[in-house]
Order: sequence, then structure tokens, then C-alpha cells
Amino acid sequence: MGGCASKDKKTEQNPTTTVPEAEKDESAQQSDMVDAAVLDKLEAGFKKLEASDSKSLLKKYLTREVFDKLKTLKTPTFGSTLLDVIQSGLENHDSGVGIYAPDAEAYTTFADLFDPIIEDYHGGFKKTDKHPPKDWGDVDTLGNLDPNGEYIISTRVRCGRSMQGYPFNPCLTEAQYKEMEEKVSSTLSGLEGELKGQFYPLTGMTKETQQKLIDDHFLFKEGDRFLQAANACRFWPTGRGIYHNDAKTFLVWCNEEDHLRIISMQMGGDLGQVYRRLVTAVNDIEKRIPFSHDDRLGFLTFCPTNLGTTVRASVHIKVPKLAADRAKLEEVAAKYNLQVRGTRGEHTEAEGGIYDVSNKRRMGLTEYQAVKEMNDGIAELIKIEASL
Ligand code: ADP
Ligand code: CIR
Repeated sequence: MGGCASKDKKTEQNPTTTVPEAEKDESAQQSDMVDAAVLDKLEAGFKKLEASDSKSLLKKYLTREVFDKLKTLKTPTFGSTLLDVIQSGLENHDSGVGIYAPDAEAYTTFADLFDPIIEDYHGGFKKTDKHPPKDWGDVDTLGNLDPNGEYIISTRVRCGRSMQGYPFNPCLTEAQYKEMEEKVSSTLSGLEGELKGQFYPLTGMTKETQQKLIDDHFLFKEGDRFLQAANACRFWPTGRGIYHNDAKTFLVWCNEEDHLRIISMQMGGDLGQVYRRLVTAVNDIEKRIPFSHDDRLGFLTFCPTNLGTTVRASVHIKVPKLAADRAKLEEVAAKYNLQVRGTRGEHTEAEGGIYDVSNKRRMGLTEYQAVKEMNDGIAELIKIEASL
């Protein structure tokens, strides 16, 4: 194990762990050095990944040269290692991406790996680029994408936020989880009007209630192996929960992948209404909780795919003719910078011909532009479907 997440475990480790000869001379700096056990794991994991047919961005960009340069580094404050960054992708060769930032400094310390992955995922956001300032645009310019209700089942827009003063999941203590949950639930209890609702902690929630919320697409799933391998599910379900209004059109996830996921959703294709609700909510919450933001990367998140605007605008859509061939659907979607997911979200299959189609990139464009990208792409997909 590497940095912060393994601190508790270090005390349990065998104190006779061998220190390589080369490291013995510098034992005074031991705390700055990566453990031999971590280096062994990294080396073994790297070799396996190299020999695999993994299509992950991790495999694509973790060359031997990058690996050798980064394997001995640690982040300054939390001591996170390359293993903390890549262990999800090492354990799950079917990852699309395969890396997470255990703490915000990882984006800098391990930039030689993060930067090319960010550039690839976000459609050309270069290491010299700067994410634009937040701009929700003119919220009245978006409308209903499917006024006759022929294609779109439901519409959802979400964004992620990290609370200032707290690291990401792998570095959080149990006490911090509890403290954050308390801050989030008490803050949200101040929301009014359409946003008024209640916080439901995962701790103590019946399995039936939890499963119903998951089946209805309102709550995050449990046991995500990509997050588990990244050490992001420690102390589960402590500190995790969901806030929602009665209509379940406005929801906030607490401490799943990110500290907060702020979500607006409803049945049908009225993207305008969904977007306006989200913008109102985020503006309100931002007045009450300070969030982590970086000049270059935008809003900071655990997964590099969510940096920048952190916005994923999606529809659940039925396009049976286009989707007769999933590869074809993916190809057409990619033309409009859209990503296709299964009905229950990432890494799931389509059920009943329903696909989740969303904007793929979230960096190097404004919040409004990210949503508009989905809006325009979906309009095109519907046009194509209608013409077939
Ligand atoms: P996220 O969007 O938060 O990154 P997922 O892809 O895991 O994560 O999706 C989370 C949940 O949101 C899943 O249950 C998924 O089915 C649901 N969801 C996503 N888009 C829509 C939509 N347009 N309508 C209804 N549910 C949706
Ligand atoms: C993967 O690489 O497939 C997972 N680690 C998820 C990557 C992107 N998804 C996300 O941020 N939710």
C-alpha cells in the first residue's frame, strides 16, 4: 500500500520488511521514501498491465519511462504514491481510465501521467491550457429536447464538488467522514422552495430503501470495484448519504466518489428546466460551503475525468434503429463528443434499449458549453434516428 490510505495499516505491517541496500544509506529520509513493498507491488502490477490487452488510458500513457520517473515520488502533504494513483487500473484491466488522485497534490506530483490522460479524455486539454472560469451562461436558452416524448425517458445534469480543507476519499479519516456528513446535512437543511428536502444517511438505511433508490436511478451503487480498488470505500457506509427533495428532482450525494455530487433530474426531455434547477442549487450551496478550485484544473475532483466544470449532462434515450449496432451508436455519439453508458450508469449494460448518453469532456469549456454540447449532440442523434 502507498500513502495516506495505508497509514492505519502501516502499524500492522511486519517491522522486519527488508529495505533495499540502495535505500539504507538514506534511512534518515525514510519517511520521504516509497516503501520497498510498494515498489514491489508497483513493479509487479506494471509488468502485468504491460502484458495485458487493457484498453485503459493508464496502459496507454504509463510508459516504462514515465513509470520509472514517478515510482519513487510521494505527494508532499499526504505522502500518496504512484500506487495510490494507479492501483484501480492495475487491479481492473477493463478500466476506461484507471487512475484517481488520492489527494489534490497528486495532480502536480504525478503530472507526467495525469496530463496526457487529461488531454486524451477531455478532447485536447493540454498541460499548458487553463480551464476557463465558471460560467453557467444564459440558462433560458435551453429548452425541451423531445417535446413529443418520443425518444427521451429522462434528463439529468450533475456536477461534483470537493470541500475545502479535506483530501479525497483514500486520505479521509473516519472522523472526517462524520464531520463532513454533518456539515453537508446541516447546510442542505437550509435550502428552500423546490430544493427543500431531507438528508438520508446510508448508515441505518434499510437495504430495501437503498436498493429502490438505486433501481430508480437516484442513488449511487454500492461496491464499485473501481472505487474499492482505489481505496475510496473505506469506513463505508460512514459519512455517506443522500439528500433529496420530495419529488426527487434535486439530489445531493455525500461522500461517494466525490465529497458532493449535486444532481438535478426529471422524467422527459426538458433540459432547460433541469439545468435551471441545478444552477440555482449550486449557486445557493456555493454560498454556504467553500469548495476546492484550481486555477488551471477548475473544480477539483477525485477522478481526472471529472475535473473542470465537473458537469455531466445526460439523457436516458431510446434510439432503437441507431442502437441496433452498439458500435455504430458509439461511433455516431463520439462524432458529437458524446459518451454512451448503460442504463444503470458507468460499466453497466443497456436495459430495454435505454442508453445513457452524455457530454464526454468537462474541461477547457464552460459549464454552459458542456451542457450545450450534450444538447446539440442529442438533437443530432434524434434527427438521425428519425431519418432511419
Ligand atoms: P455519474 O453520472 O454520477 O457519474 P453514473 O454513470 O454511475 O454516475 O450514474 C449514476 C446514476 O444516475 C445511475 O443510476 C444512472 O442510471 C443515473 N442516470 C444517469 N443519467 C440519467 C438520466 N438521464 N436519467 C435517469 N437516470 C440517470
Ligand atoms: C474507469 O477507469 O473505468 C473507472 N475508474 C471510471 C473512470 C471514469 N468515470 C468516472 O469518473 N466516474
